[in-house]
Amino acid sequence: MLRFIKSYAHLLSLIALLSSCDSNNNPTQTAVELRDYAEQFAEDDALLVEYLTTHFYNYEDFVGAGEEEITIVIDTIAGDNANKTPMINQVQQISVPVTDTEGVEIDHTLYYLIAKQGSRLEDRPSIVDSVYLTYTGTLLDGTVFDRRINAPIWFDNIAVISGFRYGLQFFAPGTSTRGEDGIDTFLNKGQGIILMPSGIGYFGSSLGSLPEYSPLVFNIGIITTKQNDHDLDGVLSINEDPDGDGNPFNDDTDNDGIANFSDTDDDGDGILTSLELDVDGDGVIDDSDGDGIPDYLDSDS
Ligand SMILES: [Ca+2]
Ligand SMILES: [Ca+2]
Ligand SMILES: [Ca+2]
Ligand SMILES: [Ca+2]
Repeated sequence: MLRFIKSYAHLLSLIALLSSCDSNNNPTQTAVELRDYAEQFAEDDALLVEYLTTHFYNYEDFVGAGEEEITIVIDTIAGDNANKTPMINQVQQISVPVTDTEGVEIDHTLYYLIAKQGSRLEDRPSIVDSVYLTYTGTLLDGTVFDRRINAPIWFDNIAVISGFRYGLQFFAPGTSTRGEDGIDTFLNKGQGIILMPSGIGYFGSSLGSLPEYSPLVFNIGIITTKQNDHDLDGVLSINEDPDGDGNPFNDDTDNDGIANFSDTDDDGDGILTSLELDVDGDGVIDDSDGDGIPDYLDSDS
């Protein structure tokens, strides 16, 4: 379900939209006008802060944890658990921009909590990489609306809700070994919790047991990751970011509406990027006119 998003909620390239379509499982489309992103964010964030203040997770079980996965359990701070540390004291947060229908950018706070970091820090996924993981998605009242626990699944980050895409980048994958029976054992998974307002979740879409405008809580376990080169031009998708802001979704050198990471001819000069990247084969990206702009991004070179 994570893959299915509303197009106008996210400035995704066409390819991302296409890959997110699935005729069997589309969000319920309604004719009702969508709510205002800024107002909805304020409402959702207040609910998330309240949730984080009144809930804890079983952090004590993670002290001195070994290689095995530990099930994350979230509960309310009350009764026997009145002295537990609330998650609000443990979460970290980042801002995720959402461009609304008027083209205005509205920052959304995403919270994440690393319960147990994975062993391969260098392989943390970027927002355009793929991730093999297990997860459980719940509403703030604990209702599970989506779950993938026993059979892990691959997600391409370009095609999931942006709260998930931005949250996953902080979690490192672990290790796997294949037994003689052909069954893989996954150890040292990155485990934690991602919490997001609806604006970087499903916003006005309702899906199954997920009502519209729901803040979401995901409990995740990262098994492995893969760097993507979506357009197969020899430049990793995360490096197709000439403005250097860490976001390859907003780079479209030739302004043809296709972001560079999905565009096989980034500068629109009729020569495929793969054919002008390194013509002399010296391993250095070519810049024949020496203007600091590599040939594949330079339409006049
Ligand atoms: Ca590429
Ligand atoms: Ca960028
Ligand atoms: Ca383009
Ligand atoms: Ca070109």
